[in-house]
Amino acid sequence: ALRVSAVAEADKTAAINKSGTSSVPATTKDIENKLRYLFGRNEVSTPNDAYQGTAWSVRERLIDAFNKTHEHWKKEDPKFIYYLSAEFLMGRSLTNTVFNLGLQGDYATALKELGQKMEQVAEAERDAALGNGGLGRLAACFLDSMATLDLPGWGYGIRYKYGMFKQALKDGYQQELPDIWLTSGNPWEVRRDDVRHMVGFGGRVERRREAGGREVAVWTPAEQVIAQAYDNPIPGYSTPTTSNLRLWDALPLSEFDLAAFNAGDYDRAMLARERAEAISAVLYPNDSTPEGKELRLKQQYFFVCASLQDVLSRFKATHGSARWDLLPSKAVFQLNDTHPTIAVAELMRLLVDVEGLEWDEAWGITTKCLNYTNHTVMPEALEKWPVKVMAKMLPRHMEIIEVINEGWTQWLSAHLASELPAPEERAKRIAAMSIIHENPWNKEEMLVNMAYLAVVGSSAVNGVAAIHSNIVKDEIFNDFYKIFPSKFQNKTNGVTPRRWLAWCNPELADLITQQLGSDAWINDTEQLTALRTHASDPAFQQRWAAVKSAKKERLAGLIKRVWGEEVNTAALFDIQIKRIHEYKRQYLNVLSIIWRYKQLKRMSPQQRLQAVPRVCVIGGKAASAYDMAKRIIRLVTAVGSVINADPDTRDYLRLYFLPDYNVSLAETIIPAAELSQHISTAGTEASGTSNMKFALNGCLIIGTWDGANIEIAEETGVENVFVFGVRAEDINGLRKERKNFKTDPRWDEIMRDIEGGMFGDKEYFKPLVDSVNNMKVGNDWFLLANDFAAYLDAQQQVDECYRDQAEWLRRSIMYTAGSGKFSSDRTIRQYAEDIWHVGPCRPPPAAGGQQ
Ligand code: OX2
Repeated sequence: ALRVSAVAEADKTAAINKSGTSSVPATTKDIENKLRYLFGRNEVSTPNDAYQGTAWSVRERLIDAFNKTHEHWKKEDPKFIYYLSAEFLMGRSLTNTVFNLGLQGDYATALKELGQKMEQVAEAERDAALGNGGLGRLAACFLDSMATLDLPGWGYGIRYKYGMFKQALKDGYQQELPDIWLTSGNPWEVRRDDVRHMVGFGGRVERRREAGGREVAVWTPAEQVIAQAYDNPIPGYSTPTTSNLRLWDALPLSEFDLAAFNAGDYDRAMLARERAEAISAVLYPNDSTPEGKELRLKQQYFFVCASLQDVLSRFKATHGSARWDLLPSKAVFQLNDTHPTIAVAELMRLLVDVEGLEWDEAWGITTKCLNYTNHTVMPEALEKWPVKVMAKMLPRHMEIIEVINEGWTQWLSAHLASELPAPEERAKRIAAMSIIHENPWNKEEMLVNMAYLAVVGSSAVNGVAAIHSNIVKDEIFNDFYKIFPSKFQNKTNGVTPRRWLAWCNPELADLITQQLGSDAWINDTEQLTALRTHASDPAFQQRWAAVKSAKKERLAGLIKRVWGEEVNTAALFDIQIKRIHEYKRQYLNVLSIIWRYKQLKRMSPQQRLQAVPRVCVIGGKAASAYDMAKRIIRLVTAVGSVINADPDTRDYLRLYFLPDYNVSLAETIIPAAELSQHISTAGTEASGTSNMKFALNGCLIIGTWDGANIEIAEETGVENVFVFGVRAEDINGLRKERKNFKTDPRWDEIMRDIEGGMFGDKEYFKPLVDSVNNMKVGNDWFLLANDFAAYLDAQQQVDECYRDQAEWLRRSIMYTAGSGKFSSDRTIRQYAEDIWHVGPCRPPPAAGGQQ
């Protein structure tokens, strides 16, 4: 079956099932029936009606595939991967499900008969935004690849009632609104009333002696909640495999305190419910920085405890409770950053306290089953919980962590005896590697270092791009690396080519399929390299350019809807979309836009005719408590309103902030981008994954020598990338020399402009200006001033290249051709081989099915 065909193409392939009869009338009827009997509506009159009817109809096909897969896996009992993550940024499901299941023909035609268009219908769906950014979206791409590769594996996380906040602009400032995404029901989940686990918090721990004389710890929690399972089927592409994302909802133990209600105490009657529901109520809106709140630790323990119980109970049902030695050959857990690392202590508790294993045996099993991925080098983002908080909320886990740490430090002491014979030296090293240590800012307080707990408790530790994994080994965990070199690995991130090219850019996908003669590249992206031989072919370049133009038109339409302004679609579309963060340096981008504007102003109208017109787009959310990031957003909108209104320059330069950046918006923006910006201070962006999505869609990159930019440049040809700025190895030295740094005169001029009120809001922008000046007190931590001149030069090169459209298009094609490595299928294969040791287990094809 032709899978990539654009929706319009679909009619041709649609409608004919295996027996040669049309299945469209049945599909149309099914959509109508779903709407009629689930929603009481007799007519499909709006895209939203059509969405509801279609989604609930597709759901049945999805559940059939899900059930077949799980029947097969149950019978085969393969080793399973469990991906534990506090975030899964799934986005919309309809298009992905229909296309992954190969049902696009049927549904596109059925919808057409109902007077609807698939594309518009898909837009009626709300994003499942259960994540912040790259970390959560990576988890979603991984699920797609695991299912596509037939790997038995589930995701486990939290079913947040409110996901990532919705961002609005009010007078150019960010406003946060709740994301109420579940109000009209969720066709993509199945509530499992038979799958519930109890999760406890607080209370006390007592010792009891068992009949055999063994002393056991008995934890009596002060508070208990129910974890209720919801399954979200994950369809693989071009395979009958449909796996699962199991998300937990927190419910109170008792529905309602009737006694309190009857006594007239209405508030107390509701209290337990509110306390329990608070656990799965909201996603913490922080990216790369932890929120040191008790509720956050509660969320982490809640989903880890429920997930581990769930896995162990299935294991027991199959293997009984006497063969825990088999667990590592049946289950492997991947800890997505430090958020689920309490799993180390929880697995020990379940094995020792509940299942009655000896400590050493349990420790052997635990460390074999767990693996940890680090996603950031920001020291402030490595989670540390005060011992006091941990002891209060999870008293038994605190004891277990103490015992682990005792064993660990004793082992270390013996291990380091010959390397560090002097006792003080040795003690210093041990203190530096201890899981429990002093808070350097407050000597009174002891902290549990969750990253160290994860490193000690795991078989493998990995970073997410080559440069990042080196920093993990040489800096963050260097002491550990020296002792366990083989524990440390690199697994360069990837993105699913289904969502991020085939489904979001069907026009480009069709062109590639035609050129390569088959759509096999969709699950074998290495085949894209064959495009290299066509990169300079003028005829192919023209078709390539036509697709980009169509996508630019679409983005222009979106800008028009948001800002009410027309943009020149012949201009260079220059995009930076990602969370707003000082290290990602959106601020640097704005400074260069200001400089461009000033240059244009100085030109005569005649000279301006020579300029390369640009439409700059910036999008991204600032964490609600991240003051500096919010000021950066305001600077973008303020500069935008000056530039966009200036009749001298508006034909040559525009700047728009697109609010509420999310997965769906990315699916519209990325195919339209010609230049994308990935300009983090070298050594700060662990990997980046949007850089891969842009490259896949033939978008050129201006970027620093950081994260996965480096590997993208290697695959695409460094000469095709606009690389600038200082290198990671020089950063520490430069930071030390801050005091003597002399800023560029152009920089000084722009700073005076902002301070002087050229964009209004003088007072509000002052902290922004200060943050990158006054180097004497160590400001400008992210070295914007150091990279400024090189960045302007690189921007100049961009303009020059864009003037030569044949060269620009050649590079564009080279980016797509060089993207083969960045499929999450490759990443997942590497995890499966090097870390998980899990192989595929494919269910038989469905009778009469498409696969
Ligand atoms: C992000 C990293 O910042 C980004 O560089 C990386 O591509 C992504 O994770 C996926 O690996 N929170 N978000 C991240 O790390 C943390 C912590």
